[in-house]
Amino acid sequence: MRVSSKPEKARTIANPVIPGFHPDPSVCRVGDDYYLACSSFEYFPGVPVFHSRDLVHWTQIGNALDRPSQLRLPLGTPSSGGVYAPTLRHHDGLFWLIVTNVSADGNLLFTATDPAGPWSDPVRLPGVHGIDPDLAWDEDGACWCTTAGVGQVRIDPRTGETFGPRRRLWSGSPGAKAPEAPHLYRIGDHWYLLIAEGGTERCHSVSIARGRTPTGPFEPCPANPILTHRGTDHPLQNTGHADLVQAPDGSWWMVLLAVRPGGGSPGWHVLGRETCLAPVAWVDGWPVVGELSASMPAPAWPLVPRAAAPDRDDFGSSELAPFWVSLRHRPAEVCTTGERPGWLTLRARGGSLDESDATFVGRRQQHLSCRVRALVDAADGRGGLAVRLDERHHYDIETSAGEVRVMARIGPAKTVLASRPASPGPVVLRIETAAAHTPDDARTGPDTVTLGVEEPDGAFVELAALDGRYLSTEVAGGFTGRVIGMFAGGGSVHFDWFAYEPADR
Ligand code: 6LW
Repeated sequence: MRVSSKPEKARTIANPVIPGFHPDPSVCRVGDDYYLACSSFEYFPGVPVFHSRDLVHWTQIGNALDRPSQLRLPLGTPSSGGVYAPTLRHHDGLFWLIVTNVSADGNLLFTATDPAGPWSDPVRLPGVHGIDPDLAWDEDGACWCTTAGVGQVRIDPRTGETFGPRRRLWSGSPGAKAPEAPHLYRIGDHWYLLIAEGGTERCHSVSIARGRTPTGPFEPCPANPILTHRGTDHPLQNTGHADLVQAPDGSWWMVLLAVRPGGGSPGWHVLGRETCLAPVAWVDGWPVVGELSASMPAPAWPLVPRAAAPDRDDFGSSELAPFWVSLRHRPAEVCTTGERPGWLTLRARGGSLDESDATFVGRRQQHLSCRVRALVDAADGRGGLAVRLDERHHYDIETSAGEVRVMARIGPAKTVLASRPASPGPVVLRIETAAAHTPDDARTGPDTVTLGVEEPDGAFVELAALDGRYLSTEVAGGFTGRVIGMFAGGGSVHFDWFAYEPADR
């Protein structure tokens, strides 16, 4: 761990450590550097990769799957299909990443010398069945691939060949559904098999078993689940899908996913499943998870704050920053900075955001309350800003032909909620989300999403204020969270800048 000369102020950290839709975190450490990868589903590029020096502050350094030879998301790929649950490891001088593309190619393995990329083309694993693949190497160099269920097969990670049938290892705690997210580690004299169970909703939990060999037999921890927030009023819920890492000082840490439900009953989470951090102690050869909260004691070492993703993009570079994602196609196939220097132009491929080939380029909403603004020129088409959960759940504000209108798609219903004439030329569109405070009414939604336009003097003209619950995972279903961004519903739409302004940083 690098020692900073600056005295430290805060000795608490905020969870989630990577806010917004960043589920299924997998972490590894090389020297003083930690790397972490997450699921990405129907979005392109896939598998965001982060770097940290302190486990608390993370910077996105790239996306592992950033070209079509690595990531196929055919048009039929449903939202919450695509890329699930990576495992990221460092072994033998290389970074190894294994993921499942549930919509196209099954389990795939990639390598890189630099986790920022480029990553290799995939090695296919047709003999590895099941989602949530893990990689572990034993003392003899054999590579074990363990998947949800929980089962295991030996593989040659360089060729994708499998040896022998898949063997069932453990089905988790009696009665618990969905044993998944396995990670296998050699720690001391044992092999530990960490899993998630109970489903990725409110009953999500983390359990562990141990054995003398990587193939078992495995003895469950008597204290299972070693982590769950089910049945509590903890602000972080659905805790599960964890991975372990040891710091250079010998301490152990867990990264995991959790959600932050808002509003009344039953609670709605809108930012997807987010990456959190918790300390781990070892007692009698079993891990004990320490405090996991929205504000919790910091690790013992100096914190190394990092630059967060910039709040504003002026589209001055031909390369898009790594946090921008599009739907099913590479961003380069739907947008360019080459048409008007200093502007991003989106070219509509399909029609509206209701369709699977919608033209949408966005970034994850990472704060419960935030404001997004953009200067939009729709002289050559129709488009604007949208908050998207999936094809059936999005709020849009668009401009074309001298008009601005707000639309909502909620399940099977779609309606234009408001419109107003727009003066010729570019217009600043704005979307704000404001988290609800303690509700007086149990039916209060998690937040309010307000859509409108800015007058030339900056005054905000609100066109519609909508309950945010309809853009929550509890309503829409699936595994993702909100993404806010730009869309083109017809022709070409130009964006001079896009600002994402957190209100609750
Ligand atoms: C993932 C599974 C899960 O494959 O959700 O939370 C699935 N856990 O392990 C999709 O993220």
